[in-house]
Amino acid sequence: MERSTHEWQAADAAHFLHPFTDFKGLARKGSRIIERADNIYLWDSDGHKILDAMSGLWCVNVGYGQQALVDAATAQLKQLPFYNAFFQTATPPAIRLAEVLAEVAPGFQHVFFSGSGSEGNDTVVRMVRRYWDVMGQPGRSVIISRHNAYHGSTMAGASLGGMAGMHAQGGLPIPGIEHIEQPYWWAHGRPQGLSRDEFGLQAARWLEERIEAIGADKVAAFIGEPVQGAGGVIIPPATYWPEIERICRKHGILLVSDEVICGFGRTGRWFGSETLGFQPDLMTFAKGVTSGYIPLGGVLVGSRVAEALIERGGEFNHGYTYSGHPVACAVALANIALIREQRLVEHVHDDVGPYLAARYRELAEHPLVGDAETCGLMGALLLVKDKATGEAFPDEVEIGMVCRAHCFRQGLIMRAVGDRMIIAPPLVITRAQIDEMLGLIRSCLDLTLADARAAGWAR
Ligand code: PXG
Repeated sequence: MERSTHEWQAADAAHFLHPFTDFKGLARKGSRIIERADNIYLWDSDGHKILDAMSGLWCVNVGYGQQALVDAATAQLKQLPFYNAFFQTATPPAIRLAEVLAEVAPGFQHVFFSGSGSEGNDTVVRMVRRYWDVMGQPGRSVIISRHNAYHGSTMAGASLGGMAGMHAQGGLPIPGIEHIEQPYWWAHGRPQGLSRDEFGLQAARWLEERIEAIGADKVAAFIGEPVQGAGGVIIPPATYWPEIERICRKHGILLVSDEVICGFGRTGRWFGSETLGFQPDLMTFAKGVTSGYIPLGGVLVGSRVAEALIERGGEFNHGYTYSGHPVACAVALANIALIREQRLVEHVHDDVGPYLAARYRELAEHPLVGDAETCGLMGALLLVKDKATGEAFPDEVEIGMVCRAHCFRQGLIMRAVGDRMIIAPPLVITRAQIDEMLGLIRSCLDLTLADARAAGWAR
């Protein structure tokens, strides 16, 4: 052991400002130091083994310890660690990856690379506005997104996102971004007299109402995550996305799918838009493209936009030093090859996805669980105070945080988003490991319920 946990924590608190963190609060408490990983498990600096039901940060799709990715990075680092794609040059890994992405992404022939999902969404903003300039309709500049969306943390990414806490810091959103309500049944009080499918249609029509209020001739694009991830694994009714697509087509508006979480097998198809039933014009990706082994992101560009930019656009004044980074692209190629060889998309679609769904239905019986839903290998549990009425816990109880603390102590990483406990385990997970994960989740729910009863929050 290089240093003790305490020594790591002291150095961390002295120098490292963590993302989305109350710096002072964390310094007082001390970080958890993660030292190594294999398959779906992590080990911390005290030697505790932890089941990582979040795939790192929704990204380690092929699981930890895949030697093929390590070998690909090593070989490319030796061969050519960096070269850019700016001045009429390209590298073999970037070209090959562009080719392979066109094979796995249905209807897409072109890609623009970035270093992350946030940068990918910055590219989306630049690209859709440029598209409408080229089309002679520069007035079409407004991009519509949704409340409780997450599209990253750069100025454009955080503006597209619908997180109020993020907008409150730094003068966001930037001009020309609007938000409609999310298609979340529980947030709308489980509207009585509407089936979920009817609610899905109603939620999609909020887009049409906004387009009409703004004027379609001012709207460039609509962007959404097929399933909202960071917002709490909000799975829209099956009617939602086809209706969104119909509305976008009717008004000539570009449709952008943010596939940063849903891409690369997470929902049981290569891309979430395939599972949710729509054909986007652009798709943002990151995370799963390299399984998080190295940073890479980008935007897949469909023919409508690509043809306009290629044939009529002239120079597109946008790009990043690491657009098409050869080492990142080499790792992505190895990652995609592994997903194909191990048939991981089919594994999620035909085997572990349906198995997780069935096991989640059993969890719905638990007294704390008001709703349990999954899509592929994304899952959410809504914790409620009263199962019969669906009454929520008061905000100040922070029931999700209570449950998450139990998960940490039991050796399970699960995220809490408000009262929703969410998972997105690596795609390589087996049925036996799902049973292990579900056993841990169940005991954490029991411990949370015991706390809630002891404190008088629940019966
Ligand atoms: N779009 C989506 C849909 C995302 O989930 C981004 C864009 C931004 O990607 P980068 O690579 O710039 O981080 C994301 C990122 C969480 C959490 O707590 C989720 C993300 C990032 C950090 C935390 O759930 N998603």
